[in-house]
Amino acid sequence: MGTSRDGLDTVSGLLAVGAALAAGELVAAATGSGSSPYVAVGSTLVDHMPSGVREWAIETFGTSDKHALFIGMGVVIALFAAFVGPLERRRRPAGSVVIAVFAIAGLVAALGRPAASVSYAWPSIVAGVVGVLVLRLLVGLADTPHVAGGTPLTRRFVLTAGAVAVTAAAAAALARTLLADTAHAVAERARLLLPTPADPARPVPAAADLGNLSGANHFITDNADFYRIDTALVVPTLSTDTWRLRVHGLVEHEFTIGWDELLAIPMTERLVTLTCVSNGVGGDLISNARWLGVPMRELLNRAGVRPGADMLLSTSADGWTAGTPVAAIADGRDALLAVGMNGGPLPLEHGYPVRQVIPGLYGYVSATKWVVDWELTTFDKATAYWTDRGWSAKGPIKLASRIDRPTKTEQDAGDIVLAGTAWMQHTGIAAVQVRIDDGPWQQARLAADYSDDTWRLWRFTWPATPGRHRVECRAVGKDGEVQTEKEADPVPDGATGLHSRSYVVR
Ligand SMILES: Nc1nc2c(c(=O)[nH]1)N[C@H]1C(S)=C(S)[C@@H](COP(=O)(O)O)O[C@H]1N2
Ligand SMILES: [Mo]
Repeated sequence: MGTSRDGLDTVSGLLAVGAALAAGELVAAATGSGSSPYVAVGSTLVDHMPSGVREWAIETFGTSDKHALFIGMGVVIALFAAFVGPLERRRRPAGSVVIAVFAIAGLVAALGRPAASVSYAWPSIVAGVVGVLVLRLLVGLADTPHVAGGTPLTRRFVLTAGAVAVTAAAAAALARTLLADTAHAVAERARLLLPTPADPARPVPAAADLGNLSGANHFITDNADFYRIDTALVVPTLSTDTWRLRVHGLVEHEFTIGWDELLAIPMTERLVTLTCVSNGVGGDLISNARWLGVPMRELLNRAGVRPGADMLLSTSADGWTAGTPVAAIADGRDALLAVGMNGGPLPLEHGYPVRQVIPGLYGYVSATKWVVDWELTTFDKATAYWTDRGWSAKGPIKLASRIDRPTKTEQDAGDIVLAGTAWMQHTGIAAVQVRIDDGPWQQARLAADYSDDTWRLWRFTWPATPGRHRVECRAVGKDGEVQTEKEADPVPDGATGLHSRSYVVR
């Protein structure tokens, strides 16, 4: 009796840990392969491996040294897993605690990865919860006394254990395919060489930034800091081998273009500031990057847009859509079908391998990532993803400004350097003004004007006196528009109102 019970408990432990690992991998397919507890612990071991051990591993296993590490980890985990079931039955909840400790180790390793974000915690948390639940369920089933007339104990156990095993195997297989696609796209992107621009961006003068003023926004946003907004639960992993853009609808000549043909077109490089319509007053859903791509208007010319077609309906590989006014693409602005961002290929989460960037329009009507389809149509006939959900069909950028520093509420009396940014892409910023405690509007000092398609940084030296103070800023566009203080929500076509910060000066 004791031995057969131990056997059941051993199986319970192995299944619980297997289900936990599978769940962790599946969640990691969404949060990034580096966030998997298994991969994160493995990578941490690799990073901290004494060089002697590393050399021994490379000598012994050659290029399969990583596989050897993962197999070794698997063996160690399986040995522990074999004990958690019997442990859980004898000293409840000691088995669950062992699983939780493993999950916490995964969590610590994942959060310690160089690319980690808060979402890196999820795979380990889900793995831990699944592991403990499955362990308790199976050990509990093995413990339930035989109920007369009920399902015989062993049959119920076998059915449940079988269901757990099948589900875990399916989850692991799904995670594997998803993660394999990511690995392929990551490797392909790393090898990719983009052409040098035929029409390069103007160099950025140092004066477009605010020097090393601490806490001030930078003129160009690093890829890692660039805001990200999309509906993709799992980042699409396209390949340049299979990427195609189909151009059809109200055109003279339908065509489909592939990667090599796209790269053969002379490339334009521009700095363009991208903003999300959901950005609230003072929000950070705005970033600026150097984009490399093909002018969208060239592809429209090639297709021959028929009279009457006023909308370009673009669709991403995952079925998201944007409706862009054809006029905004044809009017000469630098609307790009972009393949590069800040000197390299697009990052996967920013649309690899091809996305749109159009100055002067919010992202939801212009910036389709992972774009694969263009249909020329009309605003009368077609709607897009967010317009079907209550947002406006047209989304021109609104004049806005933001105070970025100082962020600390408590300040010492004396000169305080305020700094921030202002934007109205494709119109440009003529002035930024600052107001203290409802006093008069005063001119801020502007950083160098790079272009009308990019944001403009500003600073203002405020001789602060003790007390509570409220600081506001507003921008003036090159068209003479003065930023309104009237407050509007982001829905349906972008927020308005003035950004303010309050300080306690001592
Ligand atoms: N495929 C796809 N493209 C998309 C979106 C999306 O949900 N799916 N979101 C859009 C929105 S609302 C914005 S603001 C920008 C953000 O681009 P980024 O994530 O590169 O900053 O992408 C746009 N392109
Ligand atoms: Mo957006």
